[in-house]
Amino acid sequence: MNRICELLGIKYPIFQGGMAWVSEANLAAAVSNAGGLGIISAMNANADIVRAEIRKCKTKTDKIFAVNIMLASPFADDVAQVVVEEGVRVVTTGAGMPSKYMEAWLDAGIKVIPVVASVAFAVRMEKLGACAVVAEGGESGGHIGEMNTMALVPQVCDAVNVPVIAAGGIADGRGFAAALMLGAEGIQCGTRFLVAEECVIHDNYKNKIIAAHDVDTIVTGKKLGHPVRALKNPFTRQFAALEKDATVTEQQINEYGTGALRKAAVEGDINGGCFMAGQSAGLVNKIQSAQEIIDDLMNSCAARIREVSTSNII
Ligand code: TUI
Repeated sequence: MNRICELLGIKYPIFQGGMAWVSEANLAAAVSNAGGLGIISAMNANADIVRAEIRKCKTKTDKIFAVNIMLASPFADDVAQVVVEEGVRVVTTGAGMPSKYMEAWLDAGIKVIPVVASVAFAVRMEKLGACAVVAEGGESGGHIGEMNTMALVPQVCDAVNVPVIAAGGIADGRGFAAALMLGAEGIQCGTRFLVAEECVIHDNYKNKIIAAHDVDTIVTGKKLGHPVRALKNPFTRQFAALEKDATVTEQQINEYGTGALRKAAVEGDINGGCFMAGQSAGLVNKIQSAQEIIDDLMNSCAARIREVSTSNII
């Protein structure tokens, strides 16, 4: 039990990251049923789709779950309203500033937990009423900031009074224990939950995560102002080549990338898909249920802490 567990009424301080085309009702409900916080991704979906997903999740769990709102979505305004109407209890945000929605969410009694990639952003979010923040380092998959987890998390912990959840590069009990040492009170994992049995993505995606080694991810999109980490494959290699080519416009690069995550998650398109994943993919080597993943994270974290505290290092 700690501040995160008390705040949300969850058993374990483990969040499943909101991942577009990945984190739908099935996975979120399984994680919440296993004692963590399941999160539905609103991604670029419209209000009707997100509403249906929330209602589906409620049929699969009576536990608390969250909705992640990707602020760069063209439907962010509509989805921000849907979470209020549907009585969602926790909202996490990504890829931008949720400032303009904060008042309405807080008035509705929603707990708001923004994902932040810098200290300044964390401080601003606390002032606006965030009840916690996820400090996400650049080891993460998907859209990332400049900082890495090891340096970001303690600096965010020093700067805010609300509890901090660490994200980025954490996929096992050692990473969990390290996050606690850095001052975090919980963790958010994305990549590890990609291979959960309850995760509905194409088997090709899961197999690529399981096969991945430490150096198998690449960051593309820096030129466009939104760096994204994904597994190296023909798609990301071509994307990187287009970014280097001075004759290719940003619009052309954007067009090349459109729909690539869907191709990966839904079609399992090995060559044309964008398989977003974090650097921890090299740590993820088997398919397990959400319950097994959460139990393993908790047990191996406790074992690691015991090992270190009874060793003669300190
Ligand atoms: O949002 C994420 N991860 C994501 S979103 C996504 S979909 C997407 N794809 C391409 C471009 C944009 C979105 C795939 N993965 N994680 C949380 C996160 N938020 N990471 C970094 C940030 C972030 C970055 C800049 C938050 C705020 C920010 O700017 C604040 C400002 O100053 O405006």
